[in-house]
Amino acid sequence: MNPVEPSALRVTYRHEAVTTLLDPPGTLAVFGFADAATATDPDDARYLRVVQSALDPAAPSECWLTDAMVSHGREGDLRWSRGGGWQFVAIEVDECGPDDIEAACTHAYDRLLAHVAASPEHHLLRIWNYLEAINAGAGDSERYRRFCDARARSMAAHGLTRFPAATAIGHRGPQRRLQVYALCGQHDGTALENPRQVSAWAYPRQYGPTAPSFARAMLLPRGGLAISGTAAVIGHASSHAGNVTAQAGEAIANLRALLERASLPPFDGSSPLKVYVRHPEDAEAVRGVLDRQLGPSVPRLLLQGDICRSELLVEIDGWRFAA
Ligand code: 3EB
Repeated sequence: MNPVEPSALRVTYRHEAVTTLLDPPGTLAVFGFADAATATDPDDARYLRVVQSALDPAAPSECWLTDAMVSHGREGDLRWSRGGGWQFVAIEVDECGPDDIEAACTHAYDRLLAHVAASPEHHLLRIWNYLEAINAGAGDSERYRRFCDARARSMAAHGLTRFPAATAIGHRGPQRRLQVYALCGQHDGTALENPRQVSAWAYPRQYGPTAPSFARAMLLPRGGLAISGTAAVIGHASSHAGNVTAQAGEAIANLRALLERASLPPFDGSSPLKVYVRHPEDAEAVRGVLDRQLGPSVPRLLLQGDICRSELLVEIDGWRFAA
């Protein structure tokens, strides 16, 4: 089978009704957030209500749009949509016992990776992981560290040798709910690392027995950059403990270093960013840093999110498309 030329993919934040956003035949996915005003969620495999709460009043929805015909469906607890060489795939799992994050992660990754491997769009480019109580548990029993362990084992079992770009963020929504969703492609991307940061998979032992399996960013097949969760990590160390303003500035410096590494122009209206803030009361301070450093043209969406190291207060992920 000859892979089709991938069509363009665009990600935007939109204020239209979810049903309006789902209407175009090229809509690959639409995301709402925990407390969005939508009365009822549409019964459409392309719609996912993310567990994180938006910190902006009247928050927009996130919309993934291609210029190809999109088809979609469900298989048990997994849903997918595909078109133009792209695939959106999502799975939601509840931990079956108290504190059984490993089993939930293993189930989610085994299902998702098996589905992806059997599809025309079998390159895993970008993945998001939202887990409850991410920082609960001491030392190596911390839930994030156990998640990293189960994720790495599932990826290895499925023969993945290169990691996608990723986000792993905690939520305070439904107890024990794990949400994992991904963007896959018929063509491979090119993973990028950040010259200011040690690659996550090479983190030293002090951060856990299994280093996190992700690339800092992924250059997409038709251009565009998918950027992983980026925090105030320099080298492998967290910086500016306790100072959310300085952490936000450092995260932006890391984002800029990635763009430079990719020879891409600075952030603008075509580079939507998602900003996870641990303490909702820090949202104003973070908005101030974003305004000063990025200006008003860069689309941004603030969510409550718990970052995987308890000293980190803010993390930013996003996209950089051509203008
Ligand atoms: C860091 O730089 C911050 O485990 O998938 C960022 C993005 C982080 C993805 C993941 C973790 C992950 O280590 C944390």
